[in-house]
Amino acid sequence: MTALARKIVIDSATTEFATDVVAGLTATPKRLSPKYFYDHTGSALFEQITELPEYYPTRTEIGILNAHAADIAALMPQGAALVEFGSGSSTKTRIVLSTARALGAYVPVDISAQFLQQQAMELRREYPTLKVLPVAADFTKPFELPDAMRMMPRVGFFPGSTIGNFEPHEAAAFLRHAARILGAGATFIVGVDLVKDTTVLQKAYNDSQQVTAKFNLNLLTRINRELGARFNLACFEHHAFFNRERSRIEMHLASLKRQRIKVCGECVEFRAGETIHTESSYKYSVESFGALARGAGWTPATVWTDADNYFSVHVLTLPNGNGRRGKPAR
Ligand code: AVJ
Repeated sequence: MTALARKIVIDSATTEFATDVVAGLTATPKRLSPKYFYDHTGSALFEQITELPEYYPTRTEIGILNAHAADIAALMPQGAALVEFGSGSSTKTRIVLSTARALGAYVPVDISAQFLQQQAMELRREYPTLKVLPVAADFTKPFELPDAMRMMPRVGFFPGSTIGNFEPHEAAAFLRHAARILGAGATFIVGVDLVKDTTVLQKAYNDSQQVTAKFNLNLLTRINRELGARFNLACFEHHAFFNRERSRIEMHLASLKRQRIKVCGECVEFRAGETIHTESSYKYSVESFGALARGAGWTPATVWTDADNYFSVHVLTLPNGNGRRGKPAR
């Protein structure tokens, strides 16, 4: 770590970031995990993306949730705990919390303890009778649910098509993991972006205001700031396209010239035109996602889509077990 500049804070998160960046940039092809997009600037840029005219997913999903608020309320058992995997989506959460008045608890699970505390405080003010039980954890890894919800029926919530960032085998593993955490009799509400016309898809990731380009390039700014590298942003370009064979949007950062950059003491070489693969955003059909969920042990119960078939909200269920949890889910 001697190559790091003086001002850089070296905590365990930075160490993990450094390890991942070096591994990704020395791999062939070069890649970086999309989870690193979301520093302070990246989160603000993502908020801007959700409001772009070309970026249909957020407003379409909100439209679906609003249109089916009564259906959502009906599938929440009395006294159920709503477990949200990642809790960045305050508008969507509020749609569910406002419609499901008889909730036993709201359990946001998020890696950022600070963000969770802030969000919990706001929600307790807005919903004074709601029990808010935040869990600071990486929701992709095993974690314990709060004791206070042990006897409550469980409903999971995973909006935003965040599941699209996983490789399909990882998405299946995540669904199995969620089944283990939520347990027999659980319900899971999952937002999934749909395959559609290539032009519509590609415009959503190549907006005319270049916000998505900034969001992508911000990853290099973050590496410069946190790891002391010196990427010149003018020498990289945002690329995003739909890979129909793999049914995914791919985002890349393309090197505009042959160049060599030192990252954490490691020399990283780029050919002209060589790219760093920064994100995959998988698009499913209603059927292909249903099959994935089935393969992971869930039963697709209901699926809601918008009139254009741009986005889907799946309701998945797990059969009741032997009643080990005391209360059946419905
Ligand atoms: C947050 C993963 C759902 O894939 O559409 C938006 C992230 N990347 N624009 C998506 C994203 C570029 C977004 N997800």
